[in-house]
Amino acid sequence: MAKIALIPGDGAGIEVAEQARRVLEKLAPQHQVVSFDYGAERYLKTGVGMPPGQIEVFREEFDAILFGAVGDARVKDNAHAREILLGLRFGLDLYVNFRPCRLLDDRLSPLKGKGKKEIDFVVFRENTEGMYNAIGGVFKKGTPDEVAVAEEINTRKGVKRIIDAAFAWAKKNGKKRVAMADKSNAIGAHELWVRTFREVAAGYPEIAAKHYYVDAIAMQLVVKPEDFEVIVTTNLFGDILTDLGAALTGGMGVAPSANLNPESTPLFEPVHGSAPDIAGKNLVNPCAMLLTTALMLRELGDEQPALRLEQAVEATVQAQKTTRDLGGTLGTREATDEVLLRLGNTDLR
Ligand code: GGG
Repeated sequence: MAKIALIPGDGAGIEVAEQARRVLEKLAPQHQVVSFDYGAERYLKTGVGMPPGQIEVFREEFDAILFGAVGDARVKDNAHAREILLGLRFGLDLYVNFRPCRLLDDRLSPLKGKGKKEIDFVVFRENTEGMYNAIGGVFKKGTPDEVAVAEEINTRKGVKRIIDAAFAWAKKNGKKRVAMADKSNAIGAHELWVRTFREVAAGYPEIAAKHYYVDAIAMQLVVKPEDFEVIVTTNLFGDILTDLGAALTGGMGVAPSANLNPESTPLFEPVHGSAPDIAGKNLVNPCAMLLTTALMLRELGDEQPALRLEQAVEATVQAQKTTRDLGGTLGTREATDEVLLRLGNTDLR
């Protein structure tokens, strides 16, 4: 039995978290799911995103966190989202942001002649450094002399551990190619990425290691996605490339992710945000959250339930028993019903 913290968050996050709960009740009822109401509503009432000490509670008492999404225009600068989500990623030192980009149905490919066989790669996004820190600021704001500075952090430890994780995963999963994307031709500090990538790659002679500049890999992902199995990159470039990855696989509605550190409590979340334009209308695609739930089950050691859930989601997408963004006609809840139906009936494809 695992203890799972469920943090729905805001908007679409609340809707998809409810669907994940329904699926977990059916697929893995042995696990204990405890809900936390961290999000905009609570922040607006209390001024606090997460109570002090909560990160330690998650680290010590929980096996996983399943997260929906945060984002609400009522909160200035989305301060609560940073406090909660970045607080958890950084506070739990979840240095791997693992984002699979796998096309579930040829019909959803935006690329001519590229289908399921060609679009199937994973991105290891560095998750605790890079541009995502509070170092920098604005000087002489609102004047003609205004200066805005943002620093990027790349530590030897941080760069090495994400590249190590990418190669280790590639080896464990029988992958033959690892690509690394940086911008070392323009950003001198990225030479650390090039050097570290070469050093780590030397320990994996059976895996082809290829270095790309981030602009080149963005182009190649569209031109020849089949060249890619595993991509490792910085926090910011990973953020951008995985939106491209989501677009290659049917959009944000199907993009799952995991935030990992083998020595901490992992956090699982769909790539999408709170989607305020469609939230609360039973329109949000639950697939990203359900595929995220599958990643969580796999991490908890439930390989068979994880696989069944992935297959059930894929089957609904192929049968077009899904939401409008994927060409279906169903609502969030009804699309989840179709997944639940397929979890109960393996003949239903
Ligand atoms: N699950 C990812 C997530 O919640 N990200 C935060 C985010 O993108 N917030 C902005 C928004 O939801 O619009």
